[in-house]
Amino acid sequence: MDAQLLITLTKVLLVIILVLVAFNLSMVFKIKSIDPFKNWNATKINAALLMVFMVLGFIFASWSSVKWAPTFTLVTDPASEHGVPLDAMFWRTMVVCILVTIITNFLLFYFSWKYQERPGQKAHFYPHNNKLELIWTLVPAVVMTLLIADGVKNWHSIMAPDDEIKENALDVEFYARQFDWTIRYGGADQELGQTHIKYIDNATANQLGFNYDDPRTHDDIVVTEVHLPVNVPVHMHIKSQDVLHSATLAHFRVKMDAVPGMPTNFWFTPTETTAARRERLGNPDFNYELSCQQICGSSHWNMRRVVVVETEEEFQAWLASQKPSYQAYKEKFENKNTPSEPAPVEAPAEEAEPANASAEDGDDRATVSTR
Ligand SMILES: [Cu+2]
Repeated sequence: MDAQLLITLTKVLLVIILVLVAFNLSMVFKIKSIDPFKNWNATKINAALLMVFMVLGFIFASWSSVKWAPTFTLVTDPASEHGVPLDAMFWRTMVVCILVTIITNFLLFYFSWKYQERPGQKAHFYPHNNKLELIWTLVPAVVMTLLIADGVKNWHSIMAPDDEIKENALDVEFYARQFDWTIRYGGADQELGQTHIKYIDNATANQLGFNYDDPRTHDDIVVTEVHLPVNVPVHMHIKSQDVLHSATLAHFRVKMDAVPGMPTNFWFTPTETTAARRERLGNPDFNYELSCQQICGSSHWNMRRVVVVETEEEFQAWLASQKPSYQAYKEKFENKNTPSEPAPVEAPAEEAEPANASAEDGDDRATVSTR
């Protein structure tokens, strides 16, 4: 017989035996009217158990933090400019939270033990104390205000960067749909051309809904791997075609929801190339990652893309080696159809609009002009 099966059967048998022994004992106690717990002091035991629970709880919390913390991406050092002050804020908040947790939990369990019921001891009725109320209202209020002020300051510096950063930023579109990310660059003119949901046409593989009448779309580059130059500000244009997603680049401390019908933005500056980080970590397989952090359906787990941070020269060389998606479209569809009009793109757009006007109201707000 399989050894594993034998061990499992033995365990099951042991449990059955224990249950039967307990059952028999309880029957004997019942018949003979014996109370085995007659001399036990429940209050004392409960009080002692509360202290044991507290000590074990603190030990387990410390052990699990030390063991698992290094595996969290958020504990690795940030690879973006704003990540440094953001992490400092995170740890300031963390120190306050940990201190409060330790002090309040210690008092909770310690007082339960210290002030347990004892013979001859009467509970003191103490319903109100203005001074105490004032202290435990004001202290948390001041601490929370300071933490929030810290957060608001950081939020503004990240979400509303200086004009200089905005002007020099590289525009990159992060387009989410169930279940992948498509990345778009402005190409030679460095401008993202107009897109609209009404231009989406799977027959011509126009899945992002390019308006090919807008010449700015003609050099746009569509890829599935994110490439970013180091020390250059990036302006993320985040969109979703279907449901709520969340564009997350954890190493860069970037996280922003992709909302259907409402393009969102994020500015950040990568500060370490993939190669430099690999070398520093001694891990040749390390990769930065773009992921979706909003449960968005059955294949949500699969919404990942590799992010390559490289030098400006490497980035420009990579960009130059990419073929604009319009070229492929033109070669495949525009020349083969008899008239040279861009029929496949225009036709569905004009037809669909009046017919679906009411049904697509929500979608129409996705007027996804990025500029
Ligand atoms: Cu998603």
